Amino acid sequence: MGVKVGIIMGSQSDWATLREAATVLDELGVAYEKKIVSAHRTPDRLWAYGKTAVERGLQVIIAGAGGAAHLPGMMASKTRVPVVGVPVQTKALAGVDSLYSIVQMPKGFPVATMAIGAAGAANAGLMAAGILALQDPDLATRLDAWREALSASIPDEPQDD
Ligand code: RP5
Repeated sequence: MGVKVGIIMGSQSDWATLREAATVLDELGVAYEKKIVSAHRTPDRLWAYGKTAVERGLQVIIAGAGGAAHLPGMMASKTRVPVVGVPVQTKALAGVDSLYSIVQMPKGFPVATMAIGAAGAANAGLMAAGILALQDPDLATRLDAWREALSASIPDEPQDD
């Protein structure tokens, strides 16, 4: 059985954002694959990826795209593997276009849509880890520790610059 998490993105230019998801998964010791799969530029690649996702053992797909961001929704239409969508922040419309393209899925084909940009990508990694942790006690322990460390890093009071 291969990796359980797939990180897919519409373009090389999305990697700067989706890397945040990969970094979190690295910190948590979760293996993943990363692929460029564009709904518009490589539709056959999208179809093949979705068609084989279950048999390849993927359990979560993190899908990020910007602008007319159809990749997450189309992937959700092609596989029952849960899709976590990341709206990439665009220059023209600040990522609101990406968010709207991903979030308003029709009943029957959900995409768990994160926030726009880097925070959304990091949270996508955490969402994927949380899903896998339901069946993986060691990962659950690591995720609990990661969350506790984050909480412990927050100071009680604000500091002057
Ligand atoms: C989308 O178009 C991609 O997901 C990317 O966010 C955006 C721009 O792509 P590039 O022109 O930078 O390749 O399909």
